[in-house]
Amino acid sequence: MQHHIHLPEGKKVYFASDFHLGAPNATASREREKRIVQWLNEVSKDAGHIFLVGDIFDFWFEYKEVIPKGYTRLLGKLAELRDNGIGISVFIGNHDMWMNGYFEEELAIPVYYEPQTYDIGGKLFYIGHGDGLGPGDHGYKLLKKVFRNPVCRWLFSVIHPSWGIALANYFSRKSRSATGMELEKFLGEENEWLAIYSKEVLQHTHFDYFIYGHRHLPMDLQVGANSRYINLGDWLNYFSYAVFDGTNTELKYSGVKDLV
Ligand SMILES: [Mn+2]
Repeated sequence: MQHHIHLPEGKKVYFASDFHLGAPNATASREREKRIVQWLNEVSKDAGHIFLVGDIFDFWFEYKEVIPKGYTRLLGKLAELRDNGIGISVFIGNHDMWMNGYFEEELAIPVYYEPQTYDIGGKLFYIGHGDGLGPGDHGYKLLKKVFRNPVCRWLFSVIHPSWGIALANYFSRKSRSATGMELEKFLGEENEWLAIYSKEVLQHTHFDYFIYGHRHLPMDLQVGANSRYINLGDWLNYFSYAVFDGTNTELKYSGVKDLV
């Protein structure tokens, strides 16, 4: 199903991903969270819609009656923007796939588990976190099935949150991309798997823009005559985001100063 978003004159659409809040430690995460909130303040001046494209949290598991502690500033800001009528859409990433209705009920923000397609002011967008798409990475694709399996999810949910979340944080922090200590390297246009995937999609359906996160490397690649793949980068190293002004989509870097 294709979503339609009406973009009033002068309004823009913003895209960001991979905040990885919680990583690598509470202090660094809090500083980054403030930076994200300040960015949201900035973009809310002309935002018609904001897409958060996965891995907002380094780990998020929502129990039936319990959510992880923290992130109050971000959640409060998202609530305020929604209450002021700004549309927000959230995609899960591979680090925060275990959502369970909180964003929908508490923030009136829809959460998407799979890539979605949009018509925004006549331009066609394909948007998703990007994990598990394209060739290769069979180990992860299998793991994703396990992680998203309802029985496995239920088994994890009955472990007391103090243990469950500690365990998950341990594994999440072991993952290299979560710490952001090492910069991802560009593999070349032919080897970037989300570019390969996008080209496959273009064989049967036209899109003007493919917007993904996951790669932690800002990119803007031509994948068809009139199609581009934009990777949103991350907020561990790049503080990058994309903005669509109704005509064109551009990668940008947050000029927000460090808030010390
Ligand atoms: Mn990520």
